[in-house]
Amino acid sequence: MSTFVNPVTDQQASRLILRHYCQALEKAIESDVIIVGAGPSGLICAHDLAEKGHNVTVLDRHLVPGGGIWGGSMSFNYVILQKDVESILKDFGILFQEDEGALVVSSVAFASKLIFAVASHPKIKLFNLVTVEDLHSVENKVTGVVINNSAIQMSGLHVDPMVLTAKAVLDSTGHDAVLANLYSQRAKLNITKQSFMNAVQGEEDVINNTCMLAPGLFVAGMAANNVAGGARMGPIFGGMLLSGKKAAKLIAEYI
Ligand code: 48F
Repeated sequence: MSTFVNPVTDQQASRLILRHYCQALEKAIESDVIIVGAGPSGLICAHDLAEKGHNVTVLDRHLVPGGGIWGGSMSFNYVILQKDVESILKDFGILFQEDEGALVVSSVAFASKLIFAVASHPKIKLFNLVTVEDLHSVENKVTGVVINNSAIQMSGLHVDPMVLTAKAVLDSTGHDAVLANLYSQRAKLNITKQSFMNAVQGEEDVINNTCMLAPGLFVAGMAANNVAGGARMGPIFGGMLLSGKKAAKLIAEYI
């Protein structure tokens, strides 16, 4: 007597995964917005745009999305946020403690709640293990990205990529500012390296530097400070959330 009334066969599992992944990927070939980098700024931006009704594709090259949130500060797994963003934490059901006028949050809870909200949103397709290696452009507008499987990309095998298109693309790839750097290889774009660490300044800079870099190409989060020379900052995350929200507003106005 077996426990399962409806056992799943190996063939079924393979078939279902293949079918549903391919269906999701096919839908992502043409979406409203592509977000590259599922760190805090990209995740918030994706969620805000999806809540406004846009179809959003989120790509991250790592196995686990969440970017720099997980490790807190030097692996001590808490992050700190300004009281000003308390309502965002409440929106996502993220628990916090108030101490010294700041908000203290488990980095693991913070990352997983944001990822869960994005991964389970009906307007969002989230793909991990996908690396963006170039930009797609038509008539001087950024119109999509060139992607490859991260394992293929890391192994250096010569395997042709695929293209996903969208009305707007966000570079939220963190310190590397991957898309901004790819764009600047082909067209004029002033990229100044991020400045020395100064969290108070950096938190302001990251919001101010969130912008449209070129037609169809937006930048948010640490990538924005890398492009514009803003200050480096550490485990304080209010600026990242507000940068993601600003990017969502700018993108919604553009598309
Ligand atoms: O670095 P990251 O967390 O981006 P962020 O939103 O947040 C920065 C903070 O985590 C932290 C900080 C706090 O004050 O300074 O650093 O700016 O996440 C960037 C994500 O982009 C992915 C990478 O795996 C990470 O999850 N990524 C980077 N390059 C690519 C990429 C690429 N070429 N293709 C796809 N994903």
